[in-house]
Amino acid sequence: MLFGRSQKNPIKIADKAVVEWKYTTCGYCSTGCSIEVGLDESGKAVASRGAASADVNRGKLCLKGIFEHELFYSANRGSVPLMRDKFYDEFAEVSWDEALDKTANEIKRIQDSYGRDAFAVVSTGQIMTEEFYTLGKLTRGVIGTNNYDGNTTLCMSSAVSGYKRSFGSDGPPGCYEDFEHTECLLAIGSNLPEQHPIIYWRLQQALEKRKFPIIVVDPRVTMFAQMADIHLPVTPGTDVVLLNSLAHVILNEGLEDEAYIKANTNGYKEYKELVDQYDPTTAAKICGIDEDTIRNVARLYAKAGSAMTIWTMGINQSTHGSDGVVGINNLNLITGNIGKPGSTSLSITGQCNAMGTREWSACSGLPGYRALENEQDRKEVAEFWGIDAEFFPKKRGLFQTDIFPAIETGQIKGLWIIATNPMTSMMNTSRIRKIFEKLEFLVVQDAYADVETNQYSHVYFPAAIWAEKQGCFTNTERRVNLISNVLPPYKQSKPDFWIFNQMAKRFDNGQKIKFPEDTEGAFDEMRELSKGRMLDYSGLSYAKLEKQKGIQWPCKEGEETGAQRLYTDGKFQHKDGKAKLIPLPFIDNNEVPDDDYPFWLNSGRVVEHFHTRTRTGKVGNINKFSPTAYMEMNPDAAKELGIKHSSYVRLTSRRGDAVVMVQLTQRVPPNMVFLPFHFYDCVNRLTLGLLDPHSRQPAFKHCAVKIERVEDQELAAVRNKEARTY
Ligand SMILES: Nc1nc2c(c(=O)[nH]1)N[C@H]1C(S)=C(S)[C@@H](COP(=O)(O)OP(=O)(O)OC[C@H]3O[C@@H](n4cnc5c(=O)[nH]c(N)nc54)[C@H](O)[C@@H]3O)O[C@H]1N2
Ligand SMILES: Nc1nc2c(c(=O)[nH]1)N[C@H]1C(S)=C(S)[C@@H](COP(=O)(O)OP(=O)(O)OC[C@H]3O[C@@H](n4cnc5c(=O)[nH]c(N)nc54)[C@H](O)[C@@H]3O)O[C@H]1N2
Ligand code: SF4
Ligand SMILES: [Mo]
Repeated sequence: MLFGRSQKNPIKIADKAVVEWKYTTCGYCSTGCSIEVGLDESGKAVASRGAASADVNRGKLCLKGIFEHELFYSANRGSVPLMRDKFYDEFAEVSWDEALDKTANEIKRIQDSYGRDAFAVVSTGQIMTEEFYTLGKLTRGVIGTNNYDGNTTLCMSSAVSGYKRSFGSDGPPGCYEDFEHTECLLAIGSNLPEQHPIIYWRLQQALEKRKFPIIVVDPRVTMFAQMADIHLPVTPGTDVVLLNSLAHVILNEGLEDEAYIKANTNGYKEYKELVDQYDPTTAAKICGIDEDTIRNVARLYAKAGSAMTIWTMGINQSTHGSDGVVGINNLNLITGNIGKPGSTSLSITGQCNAMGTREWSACSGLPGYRALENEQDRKEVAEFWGIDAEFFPKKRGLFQTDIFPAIETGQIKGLWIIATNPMTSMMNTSRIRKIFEKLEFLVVQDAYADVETNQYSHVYFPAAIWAEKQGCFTNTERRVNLISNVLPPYKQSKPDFWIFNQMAKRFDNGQKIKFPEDTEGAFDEMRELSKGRMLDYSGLSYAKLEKQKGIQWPCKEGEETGAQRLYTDGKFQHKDGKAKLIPLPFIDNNEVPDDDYPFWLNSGRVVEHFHTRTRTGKVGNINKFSPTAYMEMNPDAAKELGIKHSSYVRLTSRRGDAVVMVQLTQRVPPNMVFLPFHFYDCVNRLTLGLLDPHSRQPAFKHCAVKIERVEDQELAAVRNKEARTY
């Protein structure tokens, strides 16, 4: 007789008839999962699976990766270049030559009439490293504008700034393998299970082998907070106070690593003086965490032996973003927790190639972590490219968040937007709308023609996407991985690399500088330019990257593979080789709730969507989880206002209003609402986005709103639907 399973129908997995699997890397988040895309006999992409032997994901993918092959066939891809005289005219389809000529002529016209910097370029963290390097060459070496930046200012610039201030250079020093060694994990303002599901899976794997304490700092009870041993629901925007107070306890109870501080850091005295002001009793009143918990966490962290901190947007997107990062670095320096297994200060990056732009795009300086302010760096790059070093500016120009106000005041007249959608992702979008209307010329280069920013363009360049191209991404742990062109570009769309090369040909300097025909040629230049530096690519090659399924930099010429950690010898990138302990006075400059606007407005992400939904909004199996704009609201607060679950409400801030559906949940405290920012004409109509003084990153997560019940629910439903693009 047959028992159990064998009697039942076996589970059937639909036969996708894959005849070939092609290697590539995921194009959504910075985890950097290796993917294989399955093609059927007709060459159609029909499946995605995690590459089993890849160290990052070990065969796993999150739901975005599993459906990524569907992107090749998603709706509203840009198929042909478009052009029009006024942004409110109809677009006409044109040839690539017409679109490129028009753009080159407009750039020259604007630069001739108003000066070189009157034309600005805003890019992304989502194209390939070779494309970033080529765009940097084009912008810095050919077009010659200093107003060149990327959406990483909305995302990573606080981490970059904080790393530079503490360690003398950008570059996250740790890796995922640190979870295997750490004795204590502090996670600040990061919702890892939803935003980096496979990094979280790596953490879970480590915890299955060996228990160590997890401390999560987040004003919401996120999935991560729910699994933590200790959850610190910090008052929004006050993490610096908490960090100062943790240091206060450590230094005043003699729990610091004195030998490490003496050997490897500067600035102890001034730092200690400042930290002395943040005793837990005083700090508790500001950061909302009681004094005993502060003491317990400080002792746990300092006595762990090896402890590590990870953080994401809860730290970076704040008026104290850069200080928050420095505060984390301070904590790890005084406890000697840098550069050792399980001991690190690891910024979890955001976009698939946010690291690649930091390394090679020359947005904030020159390629390979070089600075415009450094004469030697300017000379090296100018010689390598074969141009006069005097062509480079001597200090960096405006950040993205200052470029838009400079359009408002008329200093900037033309703009090229590449793979970012500020019409949805910038704060206070009604102001952004007004700013776009002022531009004499806007060119938008995006894989999707329906991207909202395209409403204001004069020229549209249809770009190829993800695995229609070849090149590299760098992930959170400095791992460079290969994307191979699984399929050719959609219709007439072109790789960003090709577009930059074609544009270069239309300028005088572009004739002088060499622009390699393929991305591997650009990669060779990067290897050459990085030789002997901290950011060393010279030991990498495409073949090696595919074979090892990603390699971490530095990887020096002749080395078989890369290094897992930076600063293992305690030598830092400041001139004297030491790290800096930096005092961080706290200034309370946020917009905070008051009688008129009594709720904190917090915003961020959910697992199923990516950013402005140009991609995930079009994948049915993903979009179905949250097809409409909504917010998390505490049931007690809702009861007081007579608001019901699943009803529509009107949110108003000092900037604007939005209508959203309510999801009642205890994840948020009674004085806060949380909105996923993925929806057009929604949360960023409300946000203020005060800027961090060092990084110019906006405080997307902190402003004040009021909430009103909407009487006419049917009308609200219509309005909510109208605000959706898909
Ligand atoms: N599914 C998915 N994954 C993604 C993305 C996506 O769009 N979708 N985007 C990628 C990108 S570009 C990025 S940058 C990352 C972002 O990844 P995360 O930063 O992890 O995600 P967020 O939801 O933006 O914010 C994280 C948390 O910060 C908390 N927070 C708000 N204010 C404060 C505060 O004052 N202090 C502290 N300590 N915490 C606070 C919020 O409550 C929220 O839970 O995700 C990447 N991964
Ligand atoms: N309120 C609020 N606002 C936020 C945030 C928040 O937490 N709250 N987070 C901020 C953060 S961290 C980030 S990173 C930004 C993200 O904001 P955006 O950068 O504006 O978001 P995306 O939707 O990822 O835009 C990327 C665009 O590139 C296109 N694209 C994809 N691949 C390619 C390609 O290969 N080539 C080209 N040319 N185009 C391509 C996509 O179609 C998409 O339109 O939003 C920021 N805004
Ligand atoms: S965790 Fe990130 S990199 Fe990995 S499959 Fe998901 S979205 Fe892609
Ligand atoms: Mo981001």
